Amino acid sequence: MSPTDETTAPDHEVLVIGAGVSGLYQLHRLRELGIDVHVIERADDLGGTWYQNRYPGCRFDSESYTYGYSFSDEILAEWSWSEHFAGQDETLRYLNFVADKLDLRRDIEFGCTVESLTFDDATSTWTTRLADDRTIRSRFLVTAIGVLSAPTLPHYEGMDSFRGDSFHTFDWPHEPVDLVGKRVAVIGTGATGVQVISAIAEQVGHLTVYQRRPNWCAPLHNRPISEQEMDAIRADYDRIFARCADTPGGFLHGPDPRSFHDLAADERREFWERLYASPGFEKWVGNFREIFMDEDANAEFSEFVADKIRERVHDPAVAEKLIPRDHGFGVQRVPLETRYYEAYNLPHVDLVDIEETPIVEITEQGVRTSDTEREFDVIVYATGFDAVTGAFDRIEITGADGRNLRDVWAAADPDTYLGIFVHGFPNLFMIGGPQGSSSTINFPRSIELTTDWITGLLRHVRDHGIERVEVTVEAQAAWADEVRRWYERMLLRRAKSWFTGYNENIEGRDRMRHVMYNGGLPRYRKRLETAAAEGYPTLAMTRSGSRVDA
Ligand code: NA7
Repeated sequence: MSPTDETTAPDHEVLVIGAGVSGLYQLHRLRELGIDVHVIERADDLGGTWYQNRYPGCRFDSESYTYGYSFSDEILAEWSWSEHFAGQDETLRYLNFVADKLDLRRDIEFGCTVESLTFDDATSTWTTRLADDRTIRSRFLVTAIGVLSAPTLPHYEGMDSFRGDSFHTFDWPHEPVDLVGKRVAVIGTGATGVQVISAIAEQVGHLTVYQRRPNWCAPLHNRPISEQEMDAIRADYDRIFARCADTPGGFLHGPDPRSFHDLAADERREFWERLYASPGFEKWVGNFREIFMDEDANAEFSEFVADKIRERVHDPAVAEKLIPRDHGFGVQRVPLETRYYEAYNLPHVDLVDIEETPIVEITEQGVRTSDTEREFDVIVYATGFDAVTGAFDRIEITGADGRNLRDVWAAADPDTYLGIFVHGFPNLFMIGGPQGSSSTINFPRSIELTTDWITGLLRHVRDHGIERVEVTVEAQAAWADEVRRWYERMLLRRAKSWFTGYNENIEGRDRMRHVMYNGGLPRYRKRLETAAAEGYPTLAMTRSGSRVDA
C-alpha cells in the first residue's frame, strides 16, 4: 500500500473491506482464482460480528452446522460444534480455524478504518482513503462491511454523566465484566437485549429492564452436541446444505406445506405445541405460510404465543406488558431465548415499561424515568443498529459523476440490483447490501451464494479484459420494484423495526424503507444463476473505453 499516484497501476485488482464471515470467504475465493486481492478490516482482528459482539448470552439462532461454511469438505470434516446453537466464543474460534486453515491472515490488514471511497471515471478505479490518511487504489471494491455493524445509541440527556460502566452491546469490553451482585439496567428488548437479560438475570444483584415495545420471543431449546451426534451431522452435511438451499430462509426448516385453513383450530394448536417445543426458528419459518401474509392466521398464532407468555410469567400484570400489541408474531425478528420469560419471575428483576413511564434522563447514578430514579452500577444499551445501510452511510462514498451514495439512498429507498450493485457506482460489489437476501436468510447460506456469484463475475471480467462494470438503470429499477412488491404481500410491511428500515435514534428514519429482499433463497439463487448463464445482460461492461456487448 502506498500514497496513490494516479498514473500508476492500481495497488490491487480487488480490495475487500471487512474480514468477517463474508470478507474471509471472498478473499479465499478470489485467491483461488489467482486474482490479486487484499482485505482491510477496521477491527484489530478478524471475525466481524463475532469478533465484536461479546455481550453475555451472544449466540447463534441458526443451527451451528447450518451456519458454518459449506464449501470445504476438509473444514467440514475437521470442525466439531459443541452445541446446536453455538456461543460467540466458539463461533469466533471457528472463524479463526477457517482463516488459519486457508492461511488467510497474510492478505488481511487490521486497524484500517475507511473514511472515503472515491471512483475515478478516467481510470475506472477506486481510491480508498483510511482514517490515517493512507490511500489504496484498486480496480474493484467488494464491501463486506456487515448488515448490523453500525450500532446506535439513544439520545437521552446526561448519558455521558453516568459514573458507572455503560456500553452498547456491540462495544462490550474484551476484558471480562463482572456483573455478579451488581445493579444492572438493560435498555432494549430486541434479539440482543433478550439474550443479555436471559444470560445475566441469575447472577446480577438487581436487574431492571427498560422496555419500549415488547417482541414475540420463543424458546431456543439449545443443547450440547455429543461426539456421536457430531459424527452423524458430518455424515449428513450434503443433505443438510441441500435442505437449506431449498428453503426460503436458508434454514433446515421450511414452511409447512399445509394451509392454515386445511386444519381445524384444535389441530392447529396441536401443531403449534410441537413447533413451540422444537429447537431454533422452526416455530417461525416452519409455520404455515399464512402466518406471514394473513392477518387472521397471524392473530391466532400470536394469541397462542401470548398464552405461552402468560403461562411462563407468574405476575399477570408483567406478562401482559411482555405481550406485543402493535404487531403480530414473526413480522419483526423473533428473538430466540432460554428462560427469558422466567427471568421476570425472579424477585430481583424488574420490568419498566417506558411507554408508560418514559426515560427522562441518564443521571450520574442511574436512570430517571417520569416517575422515579433508579441507581445502577452498569447500564447496558441493547438499542440496536443503523441496520443494512448504516455501515455504508458512515463512509463518504463517491461514485461516477461525483454522486454520493448517502445522498442517493437518503432521498427514497436504498435501491440496488440484487443487493450487490448500485447504479452510478461502477466496479463496486456489495456482499450484504440493501435489498439483497442476507438480512432475511441464514447469513452464510446467503453470502456464500452472493460471494460465489461475484467471484464468477470477476472471473468473467478478468477473462474478457473488462475494466468497468455497472448495473443498468432499468435492471436496478426492476429489482427494486420486485423488492417493494414482496413487502406488499407480507404483514411485516406494517411493523416498525429494522426489517422495514426504521430506527428512531437516527434523524429521518421514522419512515418505511424497503431494505431487504423477501422473496426467499431459492428465488434469489435462480435470479443470480440466470444472470450469469445469460452473460450478465443487466450489466454494462466496458473494455478500455469501448462498451462490450453481452
Ligand atoms: P433491535 O432488534 O433493533 O432491538 C433494539 C431494541 O432497543 C428494541 O427493543 C428497541 O425498542 C430498543 N430501543 C432502541 N432505541 C431505543 C430508545 N431510544 N429507547 C429505548 N429503547 C430503544 O436490535 P438488536 O441488537 O436487539 O438485534 C439486532 C439483530 O441482531 C437481530 O435482529 C438479530 O438478527 C441479531 P423498539 O422495538 O424500537 O421500541
